[in-house]
Amino acid sequence: MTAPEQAPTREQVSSRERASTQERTSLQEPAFTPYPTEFAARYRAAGYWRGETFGRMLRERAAAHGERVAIVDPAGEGRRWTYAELDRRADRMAAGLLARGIGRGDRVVVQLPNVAEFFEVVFALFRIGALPVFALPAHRATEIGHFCSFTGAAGYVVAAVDNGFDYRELASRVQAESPALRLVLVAGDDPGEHLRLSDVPCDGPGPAEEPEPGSVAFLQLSGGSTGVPKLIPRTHDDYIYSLRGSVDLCALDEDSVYLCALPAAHNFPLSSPGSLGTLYAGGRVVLCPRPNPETAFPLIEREGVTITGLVPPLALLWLDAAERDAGSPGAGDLDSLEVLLVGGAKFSAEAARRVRPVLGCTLQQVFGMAEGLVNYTRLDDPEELITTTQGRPISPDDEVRVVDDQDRDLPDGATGHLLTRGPYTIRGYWNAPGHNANSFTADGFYRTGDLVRRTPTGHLVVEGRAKDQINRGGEKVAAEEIENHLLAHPAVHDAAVVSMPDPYLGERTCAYVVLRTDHREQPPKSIELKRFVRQRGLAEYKVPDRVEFVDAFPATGIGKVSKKDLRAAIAAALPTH
Ligand code: AMP
Ligand code: DBH
Repeated sequence: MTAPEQAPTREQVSSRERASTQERTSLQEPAFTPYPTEFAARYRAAGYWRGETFGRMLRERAAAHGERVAIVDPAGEGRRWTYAELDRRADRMAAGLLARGIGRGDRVVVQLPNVAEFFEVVFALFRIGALPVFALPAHRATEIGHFCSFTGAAGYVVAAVDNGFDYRELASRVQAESPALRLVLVAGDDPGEHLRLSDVPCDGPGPAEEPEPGSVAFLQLSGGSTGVPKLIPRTHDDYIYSLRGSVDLCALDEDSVYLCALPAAHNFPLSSPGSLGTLYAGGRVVLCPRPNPETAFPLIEREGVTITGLVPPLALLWLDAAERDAGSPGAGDLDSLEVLLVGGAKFSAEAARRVRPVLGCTLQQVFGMAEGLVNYTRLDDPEELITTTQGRPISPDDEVRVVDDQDRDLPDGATGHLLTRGPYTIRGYWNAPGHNANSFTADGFYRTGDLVRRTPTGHLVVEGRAKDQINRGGEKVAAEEIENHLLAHPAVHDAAVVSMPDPYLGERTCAYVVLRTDHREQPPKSIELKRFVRQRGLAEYKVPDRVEFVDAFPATGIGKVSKKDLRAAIAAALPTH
């Protein structure tokens, strides 16, 4: 296991604050690997990086479309914020956060469900030049504690209660162990011992200066394959380019209505083209509190939703529900829906072929990663490419290599490792020099860990994965992270977590466990080990779906655990469907 790397101390951060503006661009993020100068110059010259920032983007949209609705939040009393309103709220929230000591360069962990406040807070942080750290609602004390300590976060924004879970308690627990965490803000009426988010906005002075377009705007999370999740620094320039490209390829304009059905902070619903792409285009974002058909279908009808994005298991659920409900009154009319994006995990060709006949819209497969590269099938691609490939890159300057184990380029049609470099793909994880040496080539290509093949049309087909990760219907589980938790159990001698096939999620997790000899007489039950992992404060989707006890692991030629053999063993033990 690789030891977590150190966050910059508050002293380092404040000494950076004192640096001149010139120096600040380069010194702002000691943890950030900048694009090499010649690449940055090339991306600017090509018109990809236009010196835009998120703060100004919202200001300009508010000037152009002030009275148009930007955000629809059907929860509670049902809120509809125009661009002018969102712009004003972001300013007042920025002033309030500044007054409470959140400044440029500070990190703020944002863990909110799909509510309008998400955008108010995030745009306020963008304007200040403070960095949102995009946590997911499913994360628990272990993950949030890590994000707070690793980034030295000064703030943490949560909902009071969502989906039956009390985030105020989680915040208290995390705060007790995060000395740098000065401010916990709660969206909702009852903040408990913390501060109510709605009490923060004020009419005070805004930030003294705007962040640089080339500076880091936020930290996104990696699904990862290491002991703890890695953080991904994205700049205004690079991310806004990926939005502009996505808006183009998904044909978004001011009349587009995007349903945000997945957790808003995830990179896919945030940017492919997602809610930020929709706001870039001047369209309307409808926040869906739950992604199930019962919640989503009536919203699609009522709000005239034109486009949305789903992970494969949800797309299957929608297909089944639409087929079942066809013609029945009150089921929700999906006529307005023009495009369904599906990504995050491989969508089977069989399911893909059902989208047009069942939902009456165009499928757009998207194969993306928070680290950068995003591929889309094009809306006018032949049906065969739409249903059997995961698309091709956004940018002509996305460099894609498909290589063998020795990094030698392979011809089209051969399956190999996907390496990529380009105008919106990071050159390094945040503050992680050790990991970066493994995850990037010497000349800056990101090793995606995905196994792909390229068609003669330049489309990519995802064939598998070399990274030690389980893709549970779009939710990524790093095997090593779960193995470390299992190893903390007193009865566990060794653990190896692998994927097992699942008809609904694509993959689920199976933990193979070797018990300590003194625990073999009275072995713990599977359920005890699952409970043990859960109680260590992990997101529920990371709790192993199945636990198998073995005396020893199969080994590879050089004596490493053969996960390939373990995957084959569990697949063979499962009933065939
Ligand atoms: P993350 O690094 O957490 O942002 O997850 C990105 C990873 O999700 C990719 O590297 C792929 O492994 C996987 N992924 C995303 N979209 C697709 C897709 N359409 N098909 C197959 N795998 C996908
Ligand atoms: O899985 C992902 O991370 C993902 C999927 C589709 C992504 O980051 C994206 C599109 O931008």
